[in-house]
Amino acid sequence: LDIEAAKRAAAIEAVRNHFPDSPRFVGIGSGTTIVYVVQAIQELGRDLSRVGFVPTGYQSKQLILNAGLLPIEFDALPDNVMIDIAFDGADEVDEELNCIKGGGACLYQEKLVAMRAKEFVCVADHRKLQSRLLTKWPTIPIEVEPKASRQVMARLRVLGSRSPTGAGPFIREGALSKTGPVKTDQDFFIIDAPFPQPLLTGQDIAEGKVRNSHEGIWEVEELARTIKDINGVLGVGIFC
Ligand code: DER
Repeated sequence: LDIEAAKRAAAIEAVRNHFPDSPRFVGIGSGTTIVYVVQAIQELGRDLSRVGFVPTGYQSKQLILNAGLLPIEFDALPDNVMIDIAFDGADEVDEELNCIKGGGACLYQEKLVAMRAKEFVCVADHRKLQSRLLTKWPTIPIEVEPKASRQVMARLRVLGSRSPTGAGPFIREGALSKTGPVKTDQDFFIIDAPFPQPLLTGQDIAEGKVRNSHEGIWEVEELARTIKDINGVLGVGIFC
């Protein structure tokens, strides 16, 4: 299968197997795979006029609108009502279904929606599944307050974020049309932080593998919590 066909096959499988019979709210992630998820939802041929689709950023909202579906902003959800299901992509997934997300710089709203969903469906083609995180995807995307970005990078270096080339965490620069730092939908910066491979899983720790935070050898959940606690960090692209 070529990559686009693989993404579409994953999306069709995810929607056919998981789209609920009568959801009230459905979360829609960001990236390129999610485009096929929205297509597959349309192809269900159901009356979806009473379903609210919760976007995870501008691209996601445009996808929903262009598909003729009803968007509902996260802050318009009724209090204490969960999203029935959220579909989203990932940059890398390990065998415990921990994910690296944020390749598309949408991790903050994606996590808001994912954490409010009764069910989170990660839609990823064969390239994304690795035994451990940071196997093929090299960095952890982190959303930071621009004024705090340098202090966050300094702290990340202390936590072991330095690749063999000596290059440590860096502010993601504009690709193609934009020079200077990439700004997120929240007008924040994205820092991409390399850490030594691999990130250990909970199973690794249970089997006695040793983390060594000074050397940057972390267990995935502990690293996510530690980065999130850094002053100035808004979101971390590790979903556990
Ligand atoms: O930025 C994100 O978190 C996206 O969901 C990304 O991880 C997946 O993008 P892709 O479907 O284009 O690979």
